[in-house]
Amino acid sequence: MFREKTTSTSFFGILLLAFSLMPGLSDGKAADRRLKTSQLQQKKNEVSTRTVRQKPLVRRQSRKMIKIQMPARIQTSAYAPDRIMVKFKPEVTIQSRENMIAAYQMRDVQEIPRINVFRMKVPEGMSVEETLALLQFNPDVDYARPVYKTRIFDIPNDSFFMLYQYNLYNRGIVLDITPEIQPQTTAGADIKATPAWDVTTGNPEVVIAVLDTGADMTHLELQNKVVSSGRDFVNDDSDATDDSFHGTHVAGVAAAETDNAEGIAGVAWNCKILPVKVIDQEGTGYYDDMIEGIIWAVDNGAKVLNLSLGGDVADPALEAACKYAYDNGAVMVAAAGNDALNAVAYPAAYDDYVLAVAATDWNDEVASFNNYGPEIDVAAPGMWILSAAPQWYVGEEYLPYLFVSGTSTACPHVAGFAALLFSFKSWLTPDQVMNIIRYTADDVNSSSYAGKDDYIGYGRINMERGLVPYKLK
Ligand SMILES: [Ca+2]
Ligand SMILES: [Ca+2]
Ligand SMILES: [Ca+2]
Repeated sequence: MFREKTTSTSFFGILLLAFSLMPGLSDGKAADRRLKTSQLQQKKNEVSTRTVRQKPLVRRQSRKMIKIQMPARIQTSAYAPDRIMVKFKPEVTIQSRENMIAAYQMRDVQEIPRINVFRMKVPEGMSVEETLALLQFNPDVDYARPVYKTRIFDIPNDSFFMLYQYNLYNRGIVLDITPEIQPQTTAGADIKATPAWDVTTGNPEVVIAVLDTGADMTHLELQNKVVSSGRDFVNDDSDATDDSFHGTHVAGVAAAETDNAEGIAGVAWNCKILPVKVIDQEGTGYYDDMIEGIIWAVDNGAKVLNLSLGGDVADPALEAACKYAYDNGAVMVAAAGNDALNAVAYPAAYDDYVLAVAATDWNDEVASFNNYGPEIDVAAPGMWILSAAPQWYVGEEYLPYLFVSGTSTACPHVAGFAALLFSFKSWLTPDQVMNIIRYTADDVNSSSYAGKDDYIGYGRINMERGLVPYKLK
């Protein structure tokens, strides 16, 4: 819900940094839930922007049906360094089998019951590869294999995950957003969420404050995720219920209820959300509420602060609040802004204390609406991101989800990543978390802007590289 700039207030207005399209469900069949947008235009008009009209944000593709496929099992090439599995041919006697094992000086030989397979340690001083190379010429051996690693393969079972969440795991599919919007995605243009989830799906003690329009705390994606009813600085009370959709959507990207067979997956499955309302129903807010919200969130235990919002003006009190968060161990993540200007919004522009996030798409291409400048740290997917929305907002005939584009939707991917890093290593400092996020990013525009640049900073975040200690190839 990006807005035109406010021009006549004595305070500096804060802008929300997303705009939305309206999806809905085609019919009541749970097995074939398709988001479509027959009432698209009406809602689009409510939230449409100059940026959208001037710059078409999606490439049109011919319409194709999406079929939900189970992911192919990823072949892992990593295997145990010291042992193998061997199957002998059925005619081989026990005596000749044991003679052979002794001749090769195999160690710790054990039979795996029922299938006539033996596992054994390779001879002292020999590698698995060398041993297998010898065995392949032995006529008594049916097969000899390395002992491959297995790992949990965290593909969440949320119904929209494989269908729409290219941002988390992009197999290269056609995104069926509307009949007119059917982008073909590029496999791998994602934040590498699935291998990162093998390392951690988040610690419930790590709290992400979402400074926004509030959150729909009754939404099934959020009802078990909010630590409290938060704080509403707009209305000065203790109920940060969303009276728009924006904060709900952002919170869902960062930490929706995941692997619950419903809706979407979040980046940080098990981390919690603290809603802080600093933006009103119309999408406007003021620096004083934002500043108070930052400090309140830190004082109430948030380790990560997501600000999918910002203003045009530097402000020393805002900078002081950001420094307060940083000095107290919290990572701030903020959206760059959607004006396509050479001017990163505040607080994103505070280099020392805040990660500034730009948006990319399903092909790892840079979104045309991004603000840019040297303060940009990283990018994350921010085009047609599917996340939660209040049921009342979308209407009863639709599912409570929306596709939204903007740096607002890119930002909470990075907040979720920061929360996973704190979950994995609670002792990290904000500086360390920020640097891990920066230095593990993929430089996806290296053909035109090698290295750090003003458009995507260090690159599109790569959670696998940030969280998986090392990988055997
Ligand atoms: Ca879910
Ligand atoms: Ca920066
Ligand atoms: Ca670059």
